[in-house]
Amino acid sequence: MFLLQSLTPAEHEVLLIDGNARPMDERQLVNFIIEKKIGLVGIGSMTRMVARAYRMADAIRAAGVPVVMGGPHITEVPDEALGRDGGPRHADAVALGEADETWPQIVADAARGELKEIYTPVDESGKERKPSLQPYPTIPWEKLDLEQFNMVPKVARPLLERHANGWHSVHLIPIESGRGCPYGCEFCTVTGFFGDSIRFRSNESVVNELLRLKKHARKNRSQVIVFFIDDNFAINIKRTKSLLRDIIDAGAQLPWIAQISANLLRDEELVDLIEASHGKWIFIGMESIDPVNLADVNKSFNKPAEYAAVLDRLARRDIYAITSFIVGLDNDTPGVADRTLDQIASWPPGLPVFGQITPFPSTPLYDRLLKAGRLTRPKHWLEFAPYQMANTPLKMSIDQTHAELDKAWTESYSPRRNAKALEWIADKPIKIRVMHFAMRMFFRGIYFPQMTKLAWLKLIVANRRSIFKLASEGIGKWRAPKKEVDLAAASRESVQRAEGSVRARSA
Ligand code: B12
Ligand code: SF4
Repeated sequence: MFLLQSLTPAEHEVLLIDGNARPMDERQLVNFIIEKKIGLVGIGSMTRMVARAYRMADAIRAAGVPVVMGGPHITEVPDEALGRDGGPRHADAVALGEADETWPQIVADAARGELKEIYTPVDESGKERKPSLQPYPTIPWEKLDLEQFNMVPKVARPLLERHANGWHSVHLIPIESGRGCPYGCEFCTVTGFFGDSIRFRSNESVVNELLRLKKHARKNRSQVIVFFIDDNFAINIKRTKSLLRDIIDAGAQLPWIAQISANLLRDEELVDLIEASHGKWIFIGMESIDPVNLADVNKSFNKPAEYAAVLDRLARRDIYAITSFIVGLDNDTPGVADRTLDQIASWPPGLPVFGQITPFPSTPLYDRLLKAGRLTRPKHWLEFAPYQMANTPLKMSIDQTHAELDKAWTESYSPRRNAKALEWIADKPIKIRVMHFAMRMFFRGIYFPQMTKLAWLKLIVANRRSIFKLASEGIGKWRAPKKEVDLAAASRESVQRAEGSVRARSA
C-alpha cells in the first residue's frame, strides 16, 4: 500500500489503514471514511483475510463510497469480488495482477465517476505487461505517519524510552528489491502471480532508500529493521551479491530480514556479504524433512540432508533462521511433528513456524486436490478458520494433522526448548541472546495469540528461569563498565594524590 500511495496522482490525498495493525469494525471504518470525506476506497487482501475484506467492502459500498479491490486473492478469483460466480458482489472494480501502472488510471477514472469493472495491466496488443521496476518510485518514508506500524507494545514504550536508546519505537519496513520466483512450488501463488520473469530494481535505488531510512531512524532516535520482501532474495546470486556489496560500500547497512531458499545459501561468499550488510534473520521455506514430500510439491531443490549445514553456516556469523514447515503433506504420517522436532533440536536454534498445507486458489496444488476430490472446504477462505485443513491428507486424518500441528508449535516454544536454545548460543554476546529470546516470545504468539497482559504474564512466569538468567547477566554487564569507570576514577584520584604529596615533599 505504501507503493500504491506513492503512485497516486499528486492531487489526491491517500490515507492508509492496516487492518492488522489498526483493526476497526464495519461501523468504525465507515464513520472514518465519512468523517475524512474519502471518495474511493482501495482494499488489498491475502486469501486468509478476504472474507473480512468483503464484509468491510459491503459496508463501505452500502454507505455509497465506491470500492476497488486488488491483490493476490482478487487476481486469482476475480469473479467472486464482482459477484459473477453466483455470490454477492463486493467491489465496484477489481485490479488484476500488478497494479503499478493501472492504479493511477483507476484513481483518474474514479475521480471522473467513470470507474470500469476490471483493470488489467496489458500493452497495446493486449498482452500482459509486468512493471520493469526501473525506474522505481520513491516511497517518502520520512513523511509517512508510521505510528500504527510501531512493533513495540504500547505498555513497554515509556520504560524503553527511558532506558533503551531508540528501542521504544521499532519499525519493520518492507522494501522490495525485485519481484518473481521461477521455482513454481506446487502450493505457492507467487510464480503464477508475478510470473516467472524476475525483475529487479537498480542497486542505486535500493541503496538510496536504505540511506534515507537510516538517516530518518537516526534523526528520530528510533530503530528501523528492513524486511526485503522479495520472495527469494538471492534468486540471482550474482545480482544479490552486487547489491549487498553496494550497500556495504555506501554504509547503508540497517539490520535486515529476507526470504532465501536453502539451496542458495550454500554459497559462503553470499553468507559473508549477508553478515557484512547486517542481515540478521533469514526466512527459509524448509517445508519438510522428508524428500518424498518435497518431490510431491515440486520442491526437490530443497535437500533436508544439508539443512543443518546451512543453518550452521548462518549461525557462525550470528545470523539465524526462521524455518518454515508444512504439516499435512501427502507423505506425512502420525509422528511427523516429533520427527521434525528431533531434527530441529539437532540444528542451531532458529524460529520454527508451522502451517497446515493450504490449497490457495489458482495454484497447481488446488487443481490437483480438486480433481482428486480431496477438497473438504473448496472455498475455505469464505469460512476462514486459522490452522484448519481444507483438504484430506493422504496418510493421516484431518484431526491427526491438527494434533501434529499443535504438538509442533507447543513443543517448539516450550520453556524447555527456549532454555535449550539459549544454552546453544551461550557463548554469544548477551545482546544476541536477549534478542533471540525476545523473538521466540513473539513468534510463539503467531500460533498462541498473546493479546492480553495476563497472557504475557503467564508466559513470563513459565519462562522465569531463562529470563532471570538473562536479566542477572545483563544487569551485571550493565554495571560492570560503571564499576570500571569508578575504579578508573579512584585510581586517577589516588595517582593525583600521590603526585601531589610527592610535589609537596620536594617543595
Ligand atoms: C510481506 C509479506 C508478508 C508479511 C505481511 C506484512 C504486511 N502486513 O504487509 C508477513 C510476513 C506478516 C506475511 C504473513 C503471511 N503471508 Co505473506 N507475504 C508477503 C510477501 C512476501 C510480500 C507482499 C508484498 O508487499 N509484495 C509486494 C507488492 C508490490 O505486491 P502485492 O502486495 O501483491 O501488491 C501488488 C498487487 O497485488 C496489487 N495490489 C495489492 N493490493 C491492492 C489493492 C488495490 C486496491 C489495488 C488496486 C491493487 C492492489 O498492486 C500491488 C502493486 O503491483 C508476499 C509475496 C509477494 N511477493 O507478494 C507474501 C504473500 C502475500 N503471503 C502469503 C501468505 C500465505 C502469508 C501467510 C498466510 C503465511 C502463513 N502460512 O502464515 C501469513 C499471513 C499473515 C497474516 N495473518 O496476516 C501469500 C498469499 C497468498 C494468497 N493468495 O493469499 C503470498 C502471496 C506468498 C506466497 N508464497 O504465496 N506475509
Ligand atoms: S521458492 Fe518460495 S517463492 Fe519460489 S515458488 Fe517456491 S515457495 Fe514460492
